[in-house]
Amino acid sequence: MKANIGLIGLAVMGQNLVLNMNDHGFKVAVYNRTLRVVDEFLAGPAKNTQIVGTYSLEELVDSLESPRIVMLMVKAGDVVDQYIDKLVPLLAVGDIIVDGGNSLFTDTNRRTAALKEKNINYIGTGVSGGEEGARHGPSIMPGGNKAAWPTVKPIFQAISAQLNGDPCCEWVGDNGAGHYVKMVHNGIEYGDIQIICEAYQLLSEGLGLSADEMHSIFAEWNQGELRSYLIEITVNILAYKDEDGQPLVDKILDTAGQKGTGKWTGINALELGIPLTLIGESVFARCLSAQKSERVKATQVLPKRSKAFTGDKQVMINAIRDALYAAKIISYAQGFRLMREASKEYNFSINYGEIALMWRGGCIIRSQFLNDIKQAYNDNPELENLLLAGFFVDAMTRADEGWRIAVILAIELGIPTPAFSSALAYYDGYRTERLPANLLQAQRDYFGAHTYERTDKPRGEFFHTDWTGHGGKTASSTYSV
Ligand code: NBP
Repeated sequence: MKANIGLIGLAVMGQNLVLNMNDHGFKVAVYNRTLRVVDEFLAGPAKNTQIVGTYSLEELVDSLESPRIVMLMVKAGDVVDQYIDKLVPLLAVGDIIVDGGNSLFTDTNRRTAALKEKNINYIGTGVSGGEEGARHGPSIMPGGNKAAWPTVKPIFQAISAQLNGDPCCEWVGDNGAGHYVKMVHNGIEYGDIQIICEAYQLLSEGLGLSADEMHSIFAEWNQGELRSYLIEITVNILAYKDEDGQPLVDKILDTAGQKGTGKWTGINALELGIPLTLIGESVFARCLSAQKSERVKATQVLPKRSKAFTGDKQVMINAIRDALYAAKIISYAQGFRLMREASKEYNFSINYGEIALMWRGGCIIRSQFLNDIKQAYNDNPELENLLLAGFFVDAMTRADEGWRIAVILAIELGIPTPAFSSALAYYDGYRTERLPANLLQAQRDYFGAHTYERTDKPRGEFFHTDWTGHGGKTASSTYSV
């Protein structure tokens, strides 16, 4: 019997996805550049399964039923192109290549188009949930050439996480849409992590709470509207003791790593001109944390604020919870707003409600809150911004006061909360009818004859003023970059 699917790349994600597929009754053929890994896998985790090892791409392709599905779970970048180049001569019209790695969506746009020319159907899919998700049910976000979807769908929907009987896997959209949505998912993950860390620092540095006390607070928060996987693991991390009985978290060096998907999300937001401040600040917060030795030097030069918290701790704990919830809403509102723009710009035809559904299970950002987002898009699929949906208007109104109190505390004590604070600035900016961009436009016209529109004239009519009396009458061209 031929295999249902072939998978290349037996590192942590590949191995676990293969075992997951095997559990669901699919026969999988596997290949890996370092052939020893194939043998080790067959003799180890894949022992007593129907998984088939292969030792060349020809053997892998020959072992597959038609139309063939070959899935890549390898390092993103050139490696994917190299495998595609080697696979194409071995494949037939209508065969399918799936890239399940964290590829840049523009690469997936390019690969989908190039393979369409060769009558090979390409899918670029986000796979989220790490090792555990891959093994027992990830969130899977496929996009690309939709002609391939009916063939791949039964496998992907069977192995994905399931929530109330719904698979956390649905067609995301055309071309690089799957990888785009995975990129934004990762950006949102950066944001969720950062705001939890800011709450943690306000509780520990600001209110002087111990890891055990914070464990209880986060555990309580995890029972309500903040209920999520990332809060849940924070609860467990805070309870974890080192060999000497002290909290392990206190001994971990405060320099954060990153692999680039948060940065890509920020870069794309800048390119599309969409404010994505919370995710941007989250990436920069990791960058600042990495400048450890410079920060240590700075503490010896720059005076520290010496104010201590004196108020009611429980009131402040509630305020910090409100700040966390409000900032989270802002982050998702910004992320979904970005996807809306991208869908237009790159012809992705993204279905936002389906994305919220896919993220509810299996992935790192899974949370109760995604049900509310799904509901908002069910009610209005054309929603411009989540902040305009009734549920979120109420939620923001309730959290507003506490959020400000928490940010004021941070400012007073000199505790950095870049995500909480910038999210608040975005919120206040978003609901301000008249921003100071009138003065900004005047300045641009003053120094560069860039022109401005007037409040007392129709939109689209541009004016230039000779502000100094000795400028020219010629205006600069009006265009956006
Ligand atoms: P890695 O990202 O570490 O990739 C390892 C695989 O790539 C191995 O099979 C390795 O083969 C192969 N490979 C490399 Br590295 N360089 C190669 C080359 N020049 N030619 C051929 N093969 C090469 O593995 P992973 O962490 O399992 O991730 C796989 C993909 O899934 C990545 O794109 C990753 O970003 C994405 N992803 C990872 C996670 C996660 O939690 N780890 C989650 C979601 C998505 P070898 O054995 O011969 O070195």
